[in-house]
Amino acid sequence: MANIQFPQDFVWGTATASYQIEGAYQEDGRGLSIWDTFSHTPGKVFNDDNGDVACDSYHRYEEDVALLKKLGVKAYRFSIAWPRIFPQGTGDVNEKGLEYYRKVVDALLAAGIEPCATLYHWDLPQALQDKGGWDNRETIDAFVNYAEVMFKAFDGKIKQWITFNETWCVSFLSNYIGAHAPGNRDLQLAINVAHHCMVAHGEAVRKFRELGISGEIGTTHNLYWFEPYTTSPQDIEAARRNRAFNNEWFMDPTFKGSYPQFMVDWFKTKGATVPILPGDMETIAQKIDFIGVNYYSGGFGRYKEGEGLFDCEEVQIGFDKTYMDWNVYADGLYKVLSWVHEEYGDTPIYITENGACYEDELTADNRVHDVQRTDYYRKHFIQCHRLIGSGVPLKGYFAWSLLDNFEWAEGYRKRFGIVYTNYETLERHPKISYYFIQDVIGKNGFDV
Ligand code: GCO
Repeated sequence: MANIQFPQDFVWGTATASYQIEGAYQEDGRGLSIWDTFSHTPGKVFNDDNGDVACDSYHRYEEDVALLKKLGVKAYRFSIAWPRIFPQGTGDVNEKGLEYYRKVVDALLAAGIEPCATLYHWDLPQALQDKGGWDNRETIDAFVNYAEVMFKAFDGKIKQWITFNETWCVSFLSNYIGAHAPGNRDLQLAINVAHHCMVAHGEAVRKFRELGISGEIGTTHNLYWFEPYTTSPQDIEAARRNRAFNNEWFMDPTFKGSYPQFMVDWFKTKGATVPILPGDMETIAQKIDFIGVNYYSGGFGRYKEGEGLFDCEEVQIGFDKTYMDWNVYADGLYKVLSWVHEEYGDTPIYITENGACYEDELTADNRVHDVQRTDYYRKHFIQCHRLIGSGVPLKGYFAWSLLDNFEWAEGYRKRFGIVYTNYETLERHPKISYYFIQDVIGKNGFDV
């Protein structure tokens, strides 16, 4: 027996997202999404890359499922492209879009893999964006309608549902920082978007219960572990704001039905308020069956007047960095999930994404010796094991990502896969990290 041993029912999986892997952007009636628009706008994405072809998983999903099966995972997290189901966001269902996901889900089930579906991983139908997107509350109704169609179509087959992936990215990264589609730079707009996405999440959960759909439903937030550089009150406050921007701003409404007041006050000084309508907070805080956490990194910060939105500057204390320039902070995973458990209670937790980007080189015999990525995984698996030992209800882990794919604004240059994608031939080649994870899953543990 390995000396790091996971519970028998621990769920090992990998994750992907529709726009990042599917390609086939005009096939079988798919409508355009905000990511088609964004990536086709020169200068928005590195090298002007786009997801027109991506990994071509729309045609090669059987190969992907075979890779998953060989890897030995119990579950696969993927996302559904809303514009395949409703090309205009609302209206008639596009049967061919549903058909594609039926094939994927059936292939997974036949391989003994549980499908875990994310309803919104950023590809909003462009037609809805044209009417204001997530700033417009009508998008909430459109989302719930789309969710209902999916729940009914896959009831009994998909047993784990995630409403939203990373509402922080959907809101602040895309509408305040402007790095992702639709590329706006407006704080008030970003706050509106965050709020409306969370209301849409709550309404979808309500619908799920009303319909009596089997399985579990939750949402995924991307949490970051940010610590004050010193114990000076100013550093503590600054780091707290910075952390709350990613964490509490989303976790508090989800679990407590309120926004953190110190952040509401802070945003007010920037001229922004939350557009809460009666009943919204209760809707957002619908009980969920699990919380998904995407964790990649963390860091340290200190007070600096005028720095960023929160008077906080990051301090570089010498972490190893990935090719995204993100700190490798495995201990941060332990800290952040311990904090989630302490602050928000016993709701089961899934790590719905964790992984690393490094510069990979394909050897002449199609191998990738991604030693650093393997090491990243090993370090984070150790923290998962510590968490479970400490009583944190961590139920599963999804590696980001099954395969190299369209890394949003970074295009194809940033690789996160445990399988290498050759973008010329679309061939897939498992990396060393894939074999490491295969071994971990096989033993349900490893030796340290
Ligand atoms: C994310 C996204 C992924 C990214 C990954 C690496 O949730 O941010 O789910 O799509 O590719 O995080 O940046």
